[in-house]
Order: sequence, then C-alpha cells, then structure tokens
Amino acid sequence: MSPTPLFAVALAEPPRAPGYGLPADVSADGHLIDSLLHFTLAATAIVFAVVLAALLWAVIRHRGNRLASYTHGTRGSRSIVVGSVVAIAIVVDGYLFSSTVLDLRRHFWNFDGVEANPRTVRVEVNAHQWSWTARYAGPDGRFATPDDIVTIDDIRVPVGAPVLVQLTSIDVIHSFYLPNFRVKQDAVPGNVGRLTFEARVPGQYELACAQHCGPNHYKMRGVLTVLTPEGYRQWWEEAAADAARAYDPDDREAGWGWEWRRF
Ligand SMILES: [Cu+2]
Repeated sequence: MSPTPLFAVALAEPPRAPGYGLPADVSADGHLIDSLLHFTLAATAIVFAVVLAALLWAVIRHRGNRLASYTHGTRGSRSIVVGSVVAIAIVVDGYLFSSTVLDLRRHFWNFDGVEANPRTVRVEVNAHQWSWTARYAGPDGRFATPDDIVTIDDIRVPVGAPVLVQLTSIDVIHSFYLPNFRVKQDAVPGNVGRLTFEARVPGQYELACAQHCGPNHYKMRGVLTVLTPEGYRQWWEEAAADAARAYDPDDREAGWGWEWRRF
C-alpha cells in the first residue's frame, strides 16, 4: 500500500470502529481504555433503567387527583436506598479506579519499562501555533545534534514497537492527541512531558491538537504514519540522508531539540 498524500489524510476523519462511533483502535493498549468506557456505559445504562422504572412505577401507582402524603420512609427503606448507593459506588467506582491505576502503572505510564526496551523508538515533539515539529536522533543516536531528522506535521513509527514521545511547546499549551491510539498529553511551555504507545496496524492516522490554542487551533492536525519495520527503516535512512544535506547551523529556529531527558 503506498501512503496517501499527507494533506488528504489530514483532511479526513479518523477511521471509526463499528458500534457507536469510537475511532478505530489500532494500538496495543487502547482496548483497556475502551473496556472502561464500555463498563461505564453499561453501569450508567443499568442505573438509568432502574431509576426510570422506579419513577414510572411511582407515577402509575400514585396517579389520580389525590393529595400527596409526605413520608420520610421507614428505617428499612432508608437502609435499602443508602445501601444501594454505597454498594454501587464501591463496585462501579472502585472497579474504575483500581483498573485505571493498574492500567496506568502497567501500560500508559510504564515509562521505565519502555525506556529500557531496546526496540523503543524515541521522538521529540515540539508543539507550536499551529503545527507539530518532530525530531528523531540521526545516525549518532543522540538528540540535539546536527544529524537529527526533523519533520513537520508528519510523524512516522514502525508497527509493533513501543514509541516514546517527549513533548513540549514553545508558545501556549497544546495537547498531543492520537484518537486511534487512545493517548493524549498536554504540551506545556517550559516543561517536557511524556507519552507512550505502540501501533498494531500499519496506516495513516490523525494527530490532533486537543487544547484550544488560538484562532487556527482547528488547523493543527498532523499525520501519524505507521510503517512496517522495513518501511520505517528505509524511511529513516532516507530522512537521515536528507537531514545531512539540509542541515544549516545558522537556522536557529530548527535547533529547538534537547538532549533526551532522563526522568
Ligand atoms: Cu494546539
């Protein structure tokens, strides 16, 4: 499959999953987020149905033109109401909370594990009004050196390898959002943030800014291209050769990179 022109992808809607319209999940860990969404949807649907049924029962049971009689309930009925609320809070919110903590520790914030993985691809991203500039280490394997590969609104990663992004902004707060990968991270001026994901399906996907960042915020879209490992290698070699030719020591704007941050 030859890649579609980037501008066409940038104008397209993200691919959708069947069902109720979530963006298709093409990441290794996105299903964890989706399962929490589905659980929340099911829990709220059940509570909604029970409350609606109780309301309908009361409307029908007490229909007619009669004076209302006020009651504070009995000790037993109050226990049932309070007990149900506490039980729902413990079961539903407890499950959501514990799953979230575990998913973050094992996957989405497992930065030490990803950093130690020899297959990890590292990218520095600089957000600005209104585009995403990305930087890869060149053949010397180090960032902020003359052989870096720099791209604009065009991030490429291999399928099946962890990707570790270090992220900042030079003007206002932006938010690096990959809807098809279920990851989002603010880009904050003066701060380097982190984000990790792994792609499962080759293709081209939307990179959106999810923080209103000025009048052209809506135009701040890039493309994340997931390539086969060979395709990525080939792209990287060609981009490294281009970078060596294009390097201009006087271009100060291009020198925004930083030495890979250890946290
Ligand atoms: Cu933005």
